[in-house]
Amino acid sequence: MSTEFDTRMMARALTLARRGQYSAKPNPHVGCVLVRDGEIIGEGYTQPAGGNHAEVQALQAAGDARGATAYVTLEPCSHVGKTGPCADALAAAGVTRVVAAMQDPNPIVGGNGFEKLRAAGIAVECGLLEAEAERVIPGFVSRMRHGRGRVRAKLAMSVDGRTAMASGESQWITGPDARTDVQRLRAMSCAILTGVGTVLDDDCSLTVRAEELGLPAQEAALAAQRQPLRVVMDSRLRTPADAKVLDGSAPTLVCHDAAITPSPALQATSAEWLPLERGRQGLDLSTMLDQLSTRQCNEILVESGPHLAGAMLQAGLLDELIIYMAPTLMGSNAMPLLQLPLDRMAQKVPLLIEDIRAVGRDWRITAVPG
Ligand code: AOF
Ligand code: ZN
Repeated sequence: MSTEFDTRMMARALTLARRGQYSAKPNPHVGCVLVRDGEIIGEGYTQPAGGNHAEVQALQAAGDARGATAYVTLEPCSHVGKTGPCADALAAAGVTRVVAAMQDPNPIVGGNGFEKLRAAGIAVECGLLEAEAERVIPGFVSRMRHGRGRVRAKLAMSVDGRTAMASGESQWITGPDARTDVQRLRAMSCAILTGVGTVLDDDCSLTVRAEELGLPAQEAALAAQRQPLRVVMDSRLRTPADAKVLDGSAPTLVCHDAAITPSPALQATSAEWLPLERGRQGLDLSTMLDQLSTRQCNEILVESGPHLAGAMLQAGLLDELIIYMAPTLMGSNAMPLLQLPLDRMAQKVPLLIEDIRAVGRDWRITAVPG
């Protein structure tokens, strides 16, 4: 049975886990607290991919962890991947009790970590603050359970629900705080998805910029170190070879109609080209998301115009909408939030608003299709 003290220690482990939210991907960011005689003797969180897992960090910090309890936000791993099995490391260090928030949904671990610990005579408990732990790594959980990462669309609109002028001009609707917030959303994501229309209108770079994250310098540098994959939906290959998304400052994947071949100028860039089948609604979005899953994309951020975001919503491929609402009116000639050609009230799309908060002078609304 877990006590109030156990809950406090797990809450601490979850706070530590969040420190890896910008840098651990595609690994899930995990936190670990080692406690002996009611005292914290070591803490750790997942290091950038290839680096130590949370448990090893905590064990190194503790030095001597004999007789300790380990609080971990995810089941300790049982496999040899980029690092050794954490379950073995905990056992070798003489830890006597492990309290985990959740089982690892990764099938190569999935319960085996607990088995290893029990076989070593360690008392194991699982399920403390489980829902909270799942919410810390929603993309990883979704990819492991459903074979698809979590897809989040970021939209910026005026109070009258407009996102760009008819000309396509849209910079800037929101203020600097909202743009910092978006930089953090990018940093959390493994991929940023956009359409060629946005590339042509904005010549966006879709990168994470350390100096714009509003984080301590070291954390910001780590967050920007591994840039998310830029994904451009460009069926007719209209992206100019000198577009910023093709500048090599981050990896880029361009999805295009399989019937068209990229020109030599495009092929000379560092981008990767992914031919997709074209359906009535445009390129096959579902196959594109499957491709991102095989590339270990946990969280996918859609930063596009109303067409791609609308198509994703209509195809049931959006898990979450993050809408920044600026205190301004853009008028009736401007473009709508999403391209959703609906006619009857029966067609309206219900949303569940999960959170609404001020970000500088703008408002951020987090909603899920209901
Ligand atoms: C842990 N502690 O802090 C994390 C774990 O490629 P590797 O070797 O780094 O292994 C990645 C897998 O390990 C990942 O898919 C997930 O199942 C688990 N993550 N496990 O014991 C950690 N980040
Ligand atoms: Zn591990």
